[in-house]
Amino acid sequence: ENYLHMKIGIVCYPTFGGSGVVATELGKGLAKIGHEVHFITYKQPSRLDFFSENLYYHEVDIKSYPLFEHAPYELALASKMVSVVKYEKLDLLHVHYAIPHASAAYMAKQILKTQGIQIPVVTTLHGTDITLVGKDPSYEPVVTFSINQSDGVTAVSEDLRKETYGFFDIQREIEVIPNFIDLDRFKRQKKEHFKLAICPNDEKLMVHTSNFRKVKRVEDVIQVFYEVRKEIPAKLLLVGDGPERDRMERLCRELGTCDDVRFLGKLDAVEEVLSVADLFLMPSEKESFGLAALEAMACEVPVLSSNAGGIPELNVDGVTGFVCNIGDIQAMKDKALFILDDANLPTFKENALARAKEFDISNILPHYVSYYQKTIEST
Ligand code: GMT
Repeated sequence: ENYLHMKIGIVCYPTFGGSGVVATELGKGLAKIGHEVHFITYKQPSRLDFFSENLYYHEVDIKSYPLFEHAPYELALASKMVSVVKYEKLDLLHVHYAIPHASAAYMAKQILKTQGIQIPVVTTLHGTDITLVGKDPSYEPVVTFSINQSDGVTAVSEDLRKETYGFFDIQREIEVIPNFIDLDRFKRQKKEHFKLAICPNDEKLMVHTSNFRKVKRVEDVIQVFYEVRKEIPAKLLLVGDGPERDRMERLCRELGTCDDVRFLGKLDAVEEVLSVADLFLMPSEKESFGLAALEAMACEVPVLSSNAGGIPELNVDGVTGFVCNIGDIQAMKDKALFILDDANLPTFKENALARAKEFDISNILPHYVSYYQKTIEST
């Protein structure tokens, strides 16, 4: 086996959201060091819009038929996996997010076996596939089964690994490989004109980015900002969109903070906003890793977070920011004011960047490469 040039199939969700971003960036990183990467999904992944000699994209076409109220995506995906593995001669399939990718991979593997083809499958657990959706009785048996049937399983944090063992009957080792970031892309850029437009009187700038789902507790972001704003001049930028956005806009109107809060909606170049930020807020109810916080840290932005899930493994309390109990607005307000104090802010910014460097893609990618090797060898 030539481990310097592996052929890897990556299956992921192509939409906004951490698991798809991590999968795409992983594939790009693998391609850069000479591996051949085949993405298999239903839509062009959002950060894969350029040409590279080692990257391929195979679209799953989901045929509709009047009989189907919901077209069976897993079957179309499994069939596509079979053909890509077979004709592109893949060495390994790496599926991100258990549902339904791990079970579709199991089916593809069984089909290929009948044709005399062995394909090792690695499943990476990202969070909600375990903590929210996977636990639901409507999916649990399939999730348990397909994790146990994978040839390798990784989780993006120690906490997620523990949760998975705690809830599911898992018979195999789960390896923790944390998420990563490309520090060449995520770095503080000079955007003074932008800062001046948002904070004309040199106000402190707080930022939150998310998909505005309930687990993100965006109302805590707004409440903390409201409290901080009573004490110091400050502005808040909210990036992203989702089911909670309307309710959050209403809350701002009720609190009378509309002049100081801006909803930017979905944005590709979040690093531009992060480049002018002084504090990033992540008060989530659940969070297996917190990729958005890592993106902020890479742009030298300290993080004020909750203690949910794997966040404390990333955000070092008192060093790169602070970690508070979920929903503790008072503590969050005090800590925010402490970080934003000019006597403390530069140190927090420096520490945030130093911590982000530990998660640079160049440090994490080798873990995946050797995990692939180990999995191929033991299959
Ligand atoms: O958090 C989301 O809403 C998106 C979700 C996903 O599946 O894309 O993110 C999960 O995976 C990310 C990448 O591994 C992690 O950084 C997030 O913490 C995790 N979200 C949750 O656990 C809620």
